[in-house]
Amino acid sequence: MMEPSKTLGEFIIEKQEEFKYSTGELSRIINSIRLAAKVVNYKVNKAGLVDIVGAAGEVNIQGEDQQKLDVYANEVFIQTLINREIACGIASEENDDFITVSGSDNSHNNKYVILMDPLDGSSNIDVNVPVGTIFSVYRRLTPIGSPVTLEDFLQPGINQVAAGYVIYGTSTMLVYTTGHGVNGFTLNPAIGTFYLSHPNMKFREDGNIYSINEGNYIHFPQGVKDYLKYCQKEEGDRPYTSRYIGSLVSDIHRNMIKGGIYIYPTSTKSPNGKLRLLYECNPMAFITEQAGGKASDGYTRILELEPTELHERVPFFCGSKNMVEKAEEFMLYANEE
Ligand code: AHM
Ligand code: MG
Repeated sequence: MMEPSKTLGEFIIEKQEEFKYSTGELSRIINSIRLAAKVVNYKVNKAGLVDIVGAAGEVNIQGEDQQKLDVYANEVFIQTLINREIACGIASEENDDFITVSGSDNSHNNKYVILMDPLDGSSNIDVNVPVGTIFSVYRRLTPIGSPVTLEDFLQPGINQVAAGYVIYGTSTMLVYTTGHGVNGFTLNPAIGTFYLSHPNMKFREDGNIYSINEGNYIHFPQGVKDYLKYCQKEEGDRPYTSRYIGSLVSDIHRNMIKGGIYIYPTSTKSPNGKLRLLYECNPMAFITEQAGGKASDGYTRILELEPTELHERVPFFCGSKNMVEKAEEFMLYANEE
């Protein structure tokens, strides 16, 4: 008979015991995210049944229509974290500014800030394609006891203490790292429990999938165009397979399991790329590196970029190490020509 798998709750407790002097704050954050993910999952799964799909009529700071479920997921995650008084600040892709969290006694004694994209890829909800939540946790830089400031959020990704995503797909999974490898947990919806299903997830060094919105080809930098031609060339293990869902979490999740590269480059249409450094690229880069992969902006390691504003966008090359390195070679070469 198969061993019953460990639950996420058991896993969190076990990991906390490995950190002798841990106060349990980080464990409580992961626990709250687990809870909020289940609530959002319930709603996302019902999206096709109830009249909740469609734009809420508000536009977020990037000028995009917010779907109703974005608003809902944003509220659920933020309220869960605020109610449990476990973070000192939260920044969300859906909010213009960061939120300062204080305790019920008006104190500011927690040490972690959380950055998140509560429902990424939400334009896919109407067509029943997987969407995801992405989160990232940092230790605050300002002294404990004082309210958080922008500086606490504008940290390079290398400072992350935890990052993860939830994928609301054919099954719902929570995948996260605290800097000691990546583990994936699948939700058993019948009993509402996440079970360890993907221990120690790893990117293959070489993959054969490339994921990019090729419809924008004409607007891509020369290095990306050249790399795409390389992917499509009949030689060795090429041509590679092209797979693009248009939902970052799903595209990265698939590539982590099967081996591949995800690219959202700059283009003449979006000169800084589309994805946000703090809410999307940093957490995905941390997970990817912890899984043995690589993430860069085409030239520089994502985790070493110094953020200058909350909603900053950067180009993103992420996935199997050798594939990302090859793409970087093309970027460099095209610039030298
Ligand atoms: P969002 O944060 O507004 O949902 O946008 C991010 C999404 C990613 O999930 C996805 O990889 C990308 O946008 C797709 O963009 P495009 O439609 O330009 O290919
Ligand atoms: Mg997003």
